Order: sequence, then structure tokens, then C-alpha cells
Amino acid sequence: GTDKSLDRDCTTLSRHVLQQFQNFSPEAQDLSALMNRIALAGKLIARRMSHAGLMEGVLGFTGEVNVQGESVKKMDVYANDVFISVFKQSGLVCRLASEEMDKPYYIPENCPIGRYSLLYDPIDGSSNTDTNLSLGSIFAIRKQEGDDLDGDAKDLLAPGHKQIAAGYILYGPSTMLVYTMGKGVHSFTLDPSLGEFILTEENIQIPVHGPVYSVNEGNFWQWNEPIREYVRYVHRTEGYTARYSGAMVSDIHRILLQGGVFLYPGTLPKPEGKLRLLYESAPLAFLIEQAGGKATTGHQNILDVVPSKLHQRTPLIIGSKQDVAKVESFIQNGH
Ligand code: AHM
Ligand code: MG
Repeated sequence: GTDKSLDRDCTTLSRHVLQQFQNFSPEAQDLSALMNRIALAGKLIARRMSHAGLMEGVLGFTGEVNVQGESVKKMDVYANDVFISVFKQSGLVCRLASEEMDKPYYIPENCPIGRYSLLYDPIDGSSNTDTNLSLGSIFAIRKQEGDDLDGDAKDLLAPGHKQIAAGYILYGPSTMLVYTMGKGVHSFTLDPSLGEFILTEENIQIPVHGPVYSVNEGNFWQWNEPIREYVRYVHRTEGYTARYSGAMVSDIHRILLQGGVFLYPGTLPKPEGKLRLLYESAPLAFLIEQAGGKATTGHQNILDVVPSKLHQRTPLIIGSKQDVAKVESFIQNGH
């Protein structure tokens, strides 16, 4: 096939961000710099992953347990630190909040000028790390509201509508970065020899309906009846195919391109499910809505949910409009 990076007109990520604004306003330049930093984090993480099995001390557990009560992997710590270190040099970000940190991380030297906050999940699908399977990173950028003199980051407890950019990096056979700034969804592929993310597809639209349903059916016994009924409906209906990788970034990427629905519902012991609103569900919801899809808890749009704490969890049903609506109708009407 043709090599897109050989094309003289190949679009790099930073050029694309600037083109979206059609001006060189301070905001356009900030966003371009911020996306560049995220891309750099992605490149550093991808590079380490590609050598992981060849190096000592890269894979496996650290022996610690994080705020979520999950065992921490060495790769989680590495990726979490990569985002901090690339944003230390940005001057633009004062606070970072991630799955791996109990409280937001402040970069004091950036705080007088750092008008943006980064919310992120450094490694999505951690259970895939030690088996050389697909992984992701999820990110969202918000504008800081108020001066946060108390240092409690209370302004982060706002709904997903406040995100100004969001997306994910997918570490698969190639590394991809998919992002939105509220003007459509665009994907880029890393050319490792150039060290650049090159535009792959612009204005991606998710199909209104698709064959994929993606859910951990091992949890069937602890779901409530409407979710069980939905899955029974899928089992007796022609045209569905199951795909579940253990990393929702890769499952949702497939659904973005081919259509379908990803679910992580609540369970009887954990009605809020597993996924965290601020740095997992809300960024993906923003992106999928921008592609023409839908994301809901079953009762409320994900982007409308107002969190009461940083690591708040929500049920997540996300994907093609019709397929998400079908799940919602089981939850709300029982069929
Ligand atoms: P993580 O960020 O700790 O890896 O958790 C998020 C992941 C999702 O990527 C994935 O869909 C889900 O957790 C898998 O959980 P489970 O093993 O319960 O199905
Ligand atoms: Mg995660």
C-alpha cells in the first residue's frame, strides 16, 4: 500500500491541532503544546512497552496497592510518572489527577500560569501488561476554574461538559492517538522511525448500529436483572458478536470504527461498577459523542454526571446510538 508518511502533505498531530482553530490564538497554541506533550508521553510509554520483555524490572507488580485497592504494576507507575514529567516542562498544567494518585499532583512552578488540568489513566487495561496484549492511556484536559488557593482541586468535581479536549492512546500492533477538541474525532498513527503521529482518519463517525457487544460476562451472576435480560436478548438474536479484550480503549476503538456497544454495568455488590468517571468514562464519552455515538450510566448521560469525589465510579454503556438505546430500554423499561 501507499505510505502516508511519504506523502509530502502528511499531517502531523501538532499541525492538525492548529488547523482545527484556523488561527494562532493563545488558546490554539496552548492546545497544540498540550497535545504535543500527550503525544510525547505516548511515545515514551510505547517505547518502554515495546522492549518490556527484554529488560529487567519493567513488568510485574511493585507490591503496593493503589487508592482503588488494586495491585500496582511497575508499568502503571512508570506511565503515571511519564505524564508528570512531560507536563512539568510544559508550563501550562498546574494539576494532574490520575487513577494512580490519591490526590491531584501539583506542579508548583506552573501554578501561577498553568491554566489547565490534566486528568488521565496512565495504563488502561493493566491486566494485559504482563501478557503482551493491547493497552491504552486515556486523557482529558480541562481549564482550571478559580485560583484553587485551598489546594483542594474542588473545581475538578464538574461534569464532563467541562472537558476541552479528550482522547486515548492505543498501544496495539501500532500506536495510535485518537482525540477530540469538540470539533470531531481524529485518529493518528505513530511512525516510530519519524517519531511523529501522522493523521490516519479525520472526522470519524461511529456507525449508528454495529455487531459488537463488549462486556465481561463473567460478572453475569452479580448483575441485576435488566442487564441479564439484555444479555439473554443478545444471545437469542442473530447478528451480534462478542469481543472483550480486558482493555476498554481497544474495545472502544473497535466499536468506534465498526459499531456496537461496550458495557461495564454496576453489580449488586458494586452498583457503580468499576470505571472511574473523571479519567475513564467522561473522556471516552466526550469522544464517542463527538463521533455521533452515545454514552450513559443507563439513567443519565455520562457527560451530565456531577462527581462528588475525584475517584468516583459510574456504570458505563457506550457506543453506537441504537445499540446504547437498546441497553437503556432494558434498564428503564425491562425490554
Ligand atoms: P484499569 O485502568 O485498572 O486497567 O481498569 C480498567 C479496565 C478496562 O480497560 C477494562 O475494560 C476493565 O477494566 C476490565 O475489567 P474486568 O477485568 O473487571 O472485566
Ligand atoms: Mg483504568
